[in-house]
Amino acid sequence: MIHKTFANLNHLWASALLEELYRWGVRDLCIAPGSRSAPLVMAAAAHQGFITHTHFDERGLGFLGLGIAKGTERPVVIITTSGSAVANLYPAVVEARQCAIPLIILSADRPPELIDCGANQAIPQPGIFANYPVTSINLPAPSSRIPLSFLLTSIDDALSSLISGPAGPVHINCMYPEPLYPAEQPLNANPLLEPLSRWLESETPYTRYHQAEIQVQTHQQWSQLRSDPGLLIAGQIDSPRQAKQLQEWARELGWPLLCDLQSQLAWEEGTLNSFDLNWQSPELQEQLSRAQVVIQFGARLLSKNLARWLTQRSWQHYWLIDPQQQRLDPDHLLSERFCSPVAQWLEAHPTESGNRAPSDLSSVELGLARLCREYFSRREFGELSAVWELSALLQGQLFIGNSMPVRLLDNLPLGGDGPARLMTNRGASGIDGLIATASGFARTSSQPTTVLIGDLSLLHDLNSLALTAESQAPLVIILINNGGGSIFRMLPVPNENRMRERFFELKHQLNARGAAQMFGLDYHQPDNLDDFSQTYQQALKTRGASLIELQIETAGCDELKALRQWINDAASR
Ligand SMILES: Cc1ncc(C[n+]2csc(CCOP(=O)(O)OP(=O)(O)O)c2C)c(N)n1
Repeated sequence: MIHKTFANLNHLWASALLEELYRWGVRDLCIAPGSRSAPLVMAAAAHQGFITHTHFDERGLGFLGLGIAKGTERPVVIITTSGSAVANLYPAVVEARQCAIPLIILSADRPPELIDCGANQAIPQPGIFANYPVTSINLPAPSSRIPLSFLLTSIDDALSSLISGPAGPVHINCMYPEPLYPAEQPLNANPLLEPLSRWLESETPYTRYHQAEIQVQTHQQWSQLRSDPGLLIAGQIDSPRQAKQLQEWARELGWPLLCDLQSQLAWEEGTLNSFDLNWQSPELQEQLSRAQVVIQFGARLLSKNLARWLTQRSWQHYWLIDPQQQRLDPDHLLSERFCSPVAQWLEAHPTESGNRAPSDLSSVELGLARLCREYFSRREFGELSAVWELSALLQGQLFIGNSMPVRLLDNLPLGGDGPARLMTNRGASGIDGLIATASGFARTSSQPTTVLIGDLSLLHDLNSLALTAESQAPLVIILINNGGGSIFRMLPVPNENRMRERFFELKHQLNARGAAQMFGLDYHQPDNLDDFSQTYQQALKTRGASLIELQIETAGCDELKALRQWINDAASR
């Protein structure tokens, strides 16, 4: 796909670099404007194989790329100019590292003679992301003395970490001296390309790296352990297909399966996801108390009750299966750790089907769902009731913001079809970049995408609303505006002299109507559940982006407390 005429050496190097990334499977390029990066941008525009995305703000651009990478499960390239533009990618690089997403940063830079001497828009860029990238390289300024094969093998070596080591961001700093734009006389690149004939005629990377086969060994105690009483926990699992395989396997094994909201199984019939709200249920406690062994698939559990209970017990075995090559054991419980995809692990650990009656926690979930239906039939308009209403209507993809939205959904018994795929940014659990990530995620599917987000989180990423304007499929942002960060009401923050409100919640009177208008989103502000339900269902059928703002006086955590109390009281009624 590499073309044959180049304005100058910078353009030849930029084209070869992008072509090599294409051969590594990159299809999406996220580009912010700037001059130093012109060779990369012009090479990107000339290449026929890429989907290009643009944004004026590098902070949002990084998260946009993150969302695309999560949705496509492919590496995504971010191209920026030099200077603070690069630093603006930091939060996305952090999140990409924490959740092992291959985000490839191409930061254009000035050549060495312009660094550290007061040149404009020049900052020290190599190593700017500290230890967050899994690999960082600083390419030399293009030179005809350096063979292009050096450039290609440098890229191959940098990207090889994505197949052999922990996945995560890769930083490639690209120095370009002037001229950055085409001059009258194009470069005669033939002598420089001649040694690359094998590469030019092929469609594969210059050096192909081969991954050693991942082989999960069957644990030597498995055949004995599987007949012990155990407990299964589904944590964060990104692949709906693998999650389904786990559900089937669990049913055969006969152990109870607790599903975190991020497991892709929370809406599945027969699973238990509302264990937090159900914690006091004697039936649940009875089943849990029998377990001597825990096997957890996917880390980063949301429920604090579950985490607390798990640390209080002493386990014969506690196994974690998670493909991320990271330490994922915040409570220091693990006796065995398997770095493997769920599906491969399941294959190596067959169940002995038919040896026991499957554990059925669905009655616990159904009982709670019945109580919740009764509770919410009052149709009082609030944060929790809106989330309950939404949970039954969801279609397509769901992106859930941090703070209370993810916790409210995690607590409720979930019914309806549920989302085809659910995504969060729980690597660093930031309230930053959520609109941008969701916009990227939305671009990877023709299905509608719903985004559930709090008001401070929206304000943090307000200008990423510009990214939603390009949405072809319906993109529905549901904004829970409770006038500040209500999660702090859940924490023991003192409120003398309105301390909590002033310094934690950051109480405000803002609403998003003007922002929606500025960025061209359909805007709705329903003030009752029926209206919300109708508006949401209509938005799901409307091409492009809508913003549904729920202006709510109460706080979700207080509503959750009230529901918990009501459920506990119901047990004694
Ligand atoms: C980038 C970043 N800054 C600060 C925090 C700390 N923090 C966690 S939740 C939260 C408040 C979020 O408020 P909002 O989005 O309105 O959601 P709500 O709490 O009302 O559900 C803050 C500031 C964070 N997680 N990430």
